Amino acid sequence: GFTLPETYNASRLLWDNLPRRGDAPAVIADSGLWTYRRLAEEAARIGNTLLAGGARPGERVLLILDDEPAYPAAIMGALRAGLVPVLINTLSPPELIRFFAEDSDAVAAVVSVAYKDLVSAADLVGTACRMLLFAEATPPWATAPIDLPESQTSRRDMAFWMYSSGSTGRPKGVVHRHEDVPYIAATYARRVLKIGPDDICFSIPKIYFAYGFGNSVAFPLSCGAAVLLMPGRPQPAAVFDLIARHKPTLLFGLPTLYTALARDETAEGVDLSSVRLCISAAEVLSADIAATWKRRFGLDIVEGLGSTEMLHIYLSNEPERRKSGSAGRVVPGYAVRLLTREGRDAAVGEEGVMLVRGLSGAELYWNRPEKTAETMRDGWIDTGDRFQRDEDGFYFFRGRADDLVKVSGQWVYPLEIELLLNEHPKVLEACVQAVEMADKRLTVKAWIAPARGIEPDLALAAELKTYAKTKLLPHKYPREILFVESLPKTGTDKIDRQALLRLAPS
Ligand code: 3SK
Repeated sequence: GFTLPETYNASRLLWDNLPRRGDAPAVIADSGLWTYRRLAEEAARIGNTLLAGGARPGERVLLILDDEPAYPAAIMGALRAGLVPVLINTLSPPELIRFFAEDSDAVAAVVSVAYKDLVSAADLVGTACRMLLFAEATPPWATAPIDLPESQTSRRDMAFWMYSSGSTGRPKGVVHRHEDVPYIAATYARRVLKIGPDDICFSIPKIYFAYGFGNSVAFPLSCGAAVLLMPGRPQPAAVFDLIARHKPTLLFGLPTLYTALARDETAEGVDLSSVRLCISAAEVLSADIAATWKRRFGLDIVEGLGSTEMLHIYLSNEPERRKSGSAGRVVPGYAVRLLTREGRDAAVGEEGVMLVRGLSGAELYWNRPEKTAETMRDGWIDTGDRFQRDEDGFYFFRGRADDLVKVSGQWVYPLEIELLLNEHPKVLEACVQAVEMADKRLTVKAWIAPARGIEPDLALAAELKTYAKTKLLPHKYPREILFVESLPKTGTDKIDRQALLRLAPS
């Protein structure tokens, strides 16, 4: 069972390591290694500096940080001080940074040196955010005290936020509580991944993404493990080099990243033997990429699915029990329902919209009562995703609830075509979406990045259309194909579907 005292602060995940593991490695980076003791000292310094600068418990602090040792320190220091860190996507344009400052009423920001210009372009003058702490070589907290008493928060107090941006509308502040952090570690990290003190976690997805926050902060700290941090964009050669030098045991990625790594020319002869488990989430992993990865590196990829609202993964395959193309089974500690259009629970094999519940689920979007009521009902979170469950309890993603489109009078799920095209040997990556034509009818369009050395010509387009018609049904094929060099990615490395819709046909 999962139990916590009523008075609980999530910074204990770090401080609880000190009596036995003070000298053990906590953070590994090219800039150096921090032990648990050093991490706690830096965290205390940041918390003390924020308090000394006038921040009061419950107030928000923007974290605009790259994946560097100061990041877990800033999260833990702010939590321990009773402040509420807000983890910001560092690829946000200046206007969005200003929006985050205004929406959260943040009183301070801790910022990587690399984002100084971004913050000055955001022009925070006139917002409540008057304290800017830059994580420089000698940071402004360098001489602050290394003791910071734990704020007497309740386990259910607001602890930290992340912003969730749907495809439309402004981003919503997802509010998480202190108890949510140990919960994701007690469930997915311990029960599925079985992380222990000898593990070194390496997450290519960044800490500002809920997936990265669990992988790089909550999981290693709560299991006494170490985290390997890599700032900057994950170029394949740099990722392989870091793995070879620091020997992580767990590699967390997304399908787009596994695709880029598996097909990169520098992958020839790289040594991933330190890695005991590869994990993928956020999007469906094609069987083709999983097979290429296995062929190249001899490693299986364990697929799961989570959300910012649930904080981490609630459906997962297990290292010993996997089904290709499936998001896996329900992680112990979570419950899932599939609701049919008629509002009843779907039977095995029947499709339904997925609702999920579990203690780490957020209960509100900040200042957005309507969105909250739409998504969070009676303890359940409506994912808006359609799934099917098989007789063994494995869940298969079937698209968004509103994804079904009628093309030439027949129903089509673009995702089904996308998954198929991804399997084609001449395709590096595919994205399929419904688009509106001038006469308002819908058509299905595919954006294709061809595999290396493949000519993007009319013959290839015709071959791919025939392939879809014959493998699926005659009416399920992309009416238009647009070849691109590579598919654009969002700040969380998912395919940027909106950006593709804005591309003019070539
Ligand atoms: O998208 C996902 O699958 C995911 C997984 C873990 C945490 C957060 C997210 C969004």
